[in-house]
Amino acid sequence: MTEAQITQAYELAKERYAELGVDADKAIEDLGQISISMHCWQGDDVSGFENPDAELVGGIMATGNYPGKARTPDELWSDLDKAYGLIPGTHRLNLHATYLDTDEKVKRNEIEPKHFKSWVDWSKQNGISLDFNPTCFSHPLAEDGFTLAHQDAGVRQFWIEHCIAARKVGASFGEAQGNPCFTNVWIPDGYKDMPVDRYSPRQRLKESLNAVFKEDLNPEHNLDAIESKLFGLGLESYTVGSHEFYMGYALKNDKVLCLDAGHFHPTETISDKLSALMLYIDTMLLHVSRGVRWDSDHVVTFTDDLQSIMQEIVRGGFTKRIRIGLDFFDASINRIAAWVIGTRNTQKALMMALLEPRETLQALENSGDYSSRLALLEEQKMLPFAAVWDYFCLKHGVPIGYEFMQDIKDYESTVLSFRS
Ligand code: RNT
Ligand code: ZN
Repeated sequence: MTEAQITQAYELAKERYAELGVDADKAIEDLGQISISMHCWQGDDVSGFENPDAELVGGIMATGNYPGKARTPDELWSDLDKAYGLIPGTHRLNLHATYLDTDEKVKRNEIEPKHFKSWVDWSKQNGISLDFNPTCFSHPLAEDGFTLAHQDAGVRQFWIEHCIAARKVGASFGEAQGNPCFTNVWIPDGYKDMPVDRYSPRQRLKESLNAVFKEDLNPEHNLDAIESKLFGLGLESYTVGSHEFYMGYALKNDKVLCLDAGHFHPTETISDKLSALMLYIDTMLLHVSRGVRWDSDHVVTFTDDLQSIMQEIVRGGFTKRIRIGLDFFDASINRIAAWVIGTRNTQKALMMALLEPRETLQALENSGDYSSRLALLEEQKMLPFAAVWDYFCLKHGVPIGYEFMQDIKDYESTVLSFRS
């Protein structure tokens, strides 16, 4: 497709949308304002640089051995650069504590902003703001499946200190970039088999979190998020930090609640939760992901589920109060392709939601004309939204459609294939 053809197709699409009262130019402008927090860990199967050979432990797993994973900060930066170059718009990077860049051996509970200096430099150079996560897994003190809820006060203290240190790193990012870093606590804690005491570990987790969040940090620099889960691998029967646990904690303590789309029962979706939670919670973080059977972290595809999440964000007017993060890790395909496919899909779903004839649909609903509501909802699936998406990509100077795979293949043969 030539530029002229893409533009022509867009002009026709725009007219089609205008007939329904939808302003396609506005949708393009609005989508350009939404930054997705892309996760660093798709680039290296959640290995990090603290001890890249360490096993991934904590109820999560990256499967596959596609060649070319990033082994150093330089390689990860190069890969990220490639990925961001194929994704329209300006986005964020979500970093984990184990991605520190230093020659020293640093204990997790002693991480400091200086260990992430090169990331801040990278962030400034590229105009990409950072979010952050303490890493409460893949560590000898997390091997028995417990961290902040551990029975041993000493182990709990270690993880409390790590989370406190991580908040300070997050705040240093926020200060440097001039917008808040979301620092998200996720812990694996749980049991493989049925516990007798479900209460005490949750009491301990609550107390540990109180200790972690004791010091107030400037919310313009750091916002604390907490992420629930249903179960982990080898931790199937009980997760201390369940949805109810963190929902209660976030409501009571004014924290950002993080919902990971893969952390609920297979037929349970997070889209319906947003409009309920946003009545009581100021800000949310999402880990957009795709659950498949036991795995909660498949690459995000253009599913009904994804579309519903983005519709709810747009319909509710939540684009400023919900930070959209991604969380998937597939080691069986080109990792840059995984990033680009998942992030572009998330944006496509947002674009589709932004092009919805919202007012007309709302009016039909309010008048009780549910037949017309259903008819229009279904017909709009066939509207030329792809033409608007292509034009958006053109405007942002990134490849149109499947063309991005050619760039990725070139990068694979010139760069990735030399990593062994
Ligand atoms: C694990 C959680 C968590 C992690 C990342 C690496 O199930 O989803 O968000 O995926 O912290
Ligand atoms: Zn997650």
